Amino acid sequence: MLIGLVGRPSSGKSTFFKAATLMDVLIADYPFATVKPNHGIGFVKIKDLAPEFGKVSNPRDGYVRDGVDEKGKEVKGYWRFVPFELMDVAGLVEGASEGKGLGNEFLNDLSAADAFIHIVDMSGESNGEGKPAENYYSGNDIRIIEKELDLWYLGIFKKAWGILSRTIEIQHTNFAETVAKQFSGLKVTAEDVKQIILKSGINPEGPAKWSMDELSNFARILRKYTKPMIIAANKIDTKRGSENYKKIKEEFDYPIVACFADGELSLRQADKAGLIEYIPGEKSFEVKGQANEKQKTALDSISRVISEWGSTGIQEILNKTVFEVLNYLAIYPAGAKLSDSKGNILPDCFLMPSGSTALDFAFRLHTDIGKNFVKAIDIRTKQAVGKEYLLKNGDGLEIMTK
Ligand SMILES: Nc1nc2c(ncn2[C@@H]2O[C@H](COP(=O)(O)OP(=O)(O)OP(=O)(O)O)[C@@H](O)[C@H]2O)c(=O)[nH]1
Ligand SMILES: [Mg+2]
Repeated sequence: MLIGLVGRPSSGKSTFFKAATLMDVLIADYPFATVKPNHGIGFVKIKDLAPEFGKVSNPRDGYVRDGVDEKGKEVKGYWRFVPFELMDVAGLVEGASEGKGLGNEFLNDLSAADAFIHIVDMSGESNGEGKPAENYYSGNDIRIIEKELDLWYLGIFKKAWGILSRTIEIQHTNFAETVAKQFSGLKVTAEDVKQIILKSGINPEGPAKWSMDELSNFARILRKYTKPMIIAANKIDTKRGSENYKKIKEEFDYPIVACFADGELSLRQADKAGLIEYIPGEKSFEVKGQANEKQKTALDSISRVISEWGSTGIQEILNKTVFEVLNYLAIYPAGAKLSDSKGNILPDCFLMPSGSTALDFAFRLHTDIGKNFVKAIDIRTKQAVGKEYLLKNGDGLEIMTK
């Protein structure tokens, strides 16, 4: 799974990316700081399964942190952070499809993205090009980026449509399957195309005669469907932050989450340095080390913002994108003792698309495990389930093979 960060220059994409991955990337107060895409690992935060069995996991990838359960009890290894791939790209400006700014070619790196997090600047202090401004309305950025993403898709479609549509008509190939095959690089499936035809009322007959409007409409709907988007309303700490946030909440019906990327970055770095104890997504943190006056002032002001908003929003956005926008499920491969042959407790946790079955999970572990699947044991209930069993978020399954 790949999640892409998009947005206009200086909206805070690289800050969000650095906060989520702790990778050392360039953050700057001038536009087009990022030129080449940054790849990194972000994490979703879930309640780990091992504590239910009185154990603490040893993740191979990702990590666990202690936490407090619903009853207020301190639990070792309560939270588990499960990795997925995150990507930060250059800023996108109006007219990018005609080559403005850095153009939009770099978006092709995001073709394989399953979803986008659109980082939108709420400060009103810089405009659609990332240049200083006064009282700029953040909603403009949402419209501009939507338009440019649509033009990017349309550009890809236009290139292939002539030949593709004639092939469909002359060879009578299945519309959905042929389109999906051509655009598989954009993660378009035949099922996606079928759903879009159903929902939009687009007539798939005679695609070679489609007008440019019809093709644009199809490209736009497909873009929205195959690259679902969530909005990170960033720079919520600024003077006009909450005012702009309220306005865009009223105007747009995307999932929108208030976000303080810069604050999250400071907290994650301070936690790593041992100055504070901060668990991503929490409303507060604990000062452990000796902070100097400057650090204390900075931490105080971050603390005020996150206690007002409930958190910095970064973890909430990552979780929402994976579990609500994309509907993924976190599934643990587990034996009866929860450990692998080396004694590691629940070393793995996989993110699987919703609708996946026990058999899909077996194949995800290994082709041989899939091929030799007999049954799966739910490690909570100790009940056996068959290959058709639909996975539930947080399941721990032991796969029994021939
Ligand atoms: N006040 C405030 N400033 C922020 C926040 N997040 C990022 N910034 C600032 O916004 C500016 C731009 O940040 P970047 O992360 O480089 O922005 P970008 O979107 O990657 O920009 P390009 O790579 O040029 O497209 C920097 O000065 C950041 O410090 C935030 O939550 N609050
Ligand atoms: Mg950047």
